[in-house]
Amino acid sequence: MTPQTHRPRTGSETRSRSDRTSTRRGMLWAAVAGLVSAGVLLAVAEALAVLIGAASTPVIAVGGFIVDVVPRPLKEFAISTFGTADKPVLLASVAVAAAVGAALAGILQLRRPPWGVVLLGAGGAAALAAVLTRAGTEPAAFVPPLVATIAACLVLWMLVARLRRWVTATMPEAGSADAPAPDRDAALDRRTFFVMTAVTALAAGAVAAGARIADGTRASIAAIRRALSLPAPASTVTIPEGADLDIPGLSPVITPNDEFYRVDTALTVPEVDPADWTLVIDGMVDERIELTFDELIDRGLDEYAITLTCVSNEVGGDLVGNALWWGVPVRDLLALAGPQAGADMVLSRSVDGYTASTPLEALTDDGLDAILAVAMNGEPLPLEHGFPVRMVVPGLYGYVSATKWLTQLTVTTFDADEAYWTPRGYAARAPIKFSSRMDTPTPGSPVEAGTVALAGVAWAQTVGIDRVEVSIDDGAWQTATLSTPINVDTWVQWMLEWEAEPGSHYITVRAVTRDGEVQTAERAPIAPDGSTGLQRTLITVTAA
Ligand SMILES: Nc1nc2c(c(=O)[nH]1)N[C@H]1C(S)=C(S)[C@@H](COP(=O)(O)O)O[C@H]1N2
Ligand SMILES: [Mo]
Repeated sequence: MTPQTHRPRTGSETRSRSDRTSTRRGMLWAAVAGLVSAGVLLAVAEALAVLIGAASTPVIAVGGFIVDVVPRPLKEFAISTFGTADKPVLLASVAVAAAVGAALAGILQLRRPPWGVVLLGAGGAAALAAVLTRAGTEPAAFVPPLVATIAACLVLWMLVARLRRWVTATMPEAGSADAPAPDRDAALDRRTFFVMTAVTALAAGAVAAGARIADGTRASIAAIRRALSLPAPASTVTIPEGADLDIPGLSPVITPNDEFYRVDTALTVPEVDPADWTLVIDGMVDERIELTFDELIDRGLDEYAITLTCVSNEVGGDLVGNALWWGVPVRDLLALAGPQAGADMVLSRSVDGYTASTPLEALTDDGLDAILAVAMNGEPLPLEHGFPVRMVVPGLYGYVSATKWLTQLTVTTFDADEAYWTPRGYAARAPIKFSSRMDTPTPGSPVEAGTVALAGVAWAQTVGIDRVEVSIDDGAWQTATLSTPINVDTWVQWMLEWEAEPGSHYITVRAVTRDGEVQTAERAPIAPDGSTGLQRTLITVTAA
């Protein structure tokens, strides 16, 4: 035993306990100083970004960077766990990580100066790197995060210097070796620290709020979209009698815009003003072409019905939707540029840097309605569905064809270029695998015994559905009633009346195409080029 343990309780021990409280309080306020400094960083970056009209604020840029680098399994986990909330969850995680880092920087600056300032600076540098690696960054994009980081480091350094004076005034050991004598006026130092911290926090809040307001008063793209009136299409799609079976719980044959699935890598919806929009067609072409939005729609719009499908759609999933699109055939636009011999791919590019690889022949084929769409179900494309212009190609999964916020078509080869998802575990070429789904009833809602309408949708874009078959409890395949198809590029609805008896029943559904192909029971995962298998639904039937 050391002598110290037997030392009687003294005033010095009492003080050391209050020192510990004071150390803890010092650390707490250091963490607050760190958070306030990070707030300064965000506020200044946001304000400067608005001033120079840059798109990327640090949190969005870091989030976008993470979206691009996270490995596919993690992304699939995020999408399957959080669904469409995956983006808010990601942004919230970035914010929480940044807050923890900022608090640590504050504490570090108090205990081990200048490492807190170094940590904050490193965080700012990471945000700067993320901003600079975003596609479509303006040349001046480095200014906001750089200036903001310097400002934040200065603030942290100043705040913690004051805090240290207060803490060392009450507890010399906590400070650095050259701490002032403990007889300093602790109350005054405390007040200085609080006033500086509060003023800085308020100023950062005011700057951030001002930036928001300034940003909001700029003509919003949503308002521009609302004010946009498109010329009526020269031809419209005739929806045949019987195209919609109109059964409760069954997906309508035309998916309303606000129910249409959304899949993209964009953390904030790109804002593209049609007045500034241009389409460049370049690469292996005789002549580079540049088109404005007016020039595009002046070519004349036609209406097309095309069912879009995502490669990430599991069998039975809902990442598929059918809409009426107004657009211009891609083949006519490519013809203006004149694709050269040897080219076999068109790399379409979004304003946010996203790219898709589409076989050239899918875009030049006279029998295939590959279009640049400007309207969806009779109104300008919703912002999240690619306003003002997107591509839509029947029969190809969205990731290899349906580029939203389109701005460039580069005629090239599969050998020379690859698209966004290609190095991330997905095939460069990906025709849609035909499939079928039951919409009603669902496993979650038991049905009463008696006549029950089983109903769903089936799609085989470019080929068409011949029939849909249903098997109950693994019994014989029964042919369902089909809705009248709009065309071969759209899904059809199916319906089968079933005399349901109480108990649990398995319902399996499969489609047969007009080519006579039967939907396979063999399961394939969504990567690398789309799922296969049959949807088998367990339905509970209660006694009537
Ligand atoms: N710019 C851009 N376009 C994109 C994507 C994207 O991430 N960015 N995702 C594609 C994918 S994977 C699909 S399935 C479709 C989905 O279109 P939607 O969101 O309008 O349903 O858009 C395609 N176009
Ligand atoms: Mo997709």
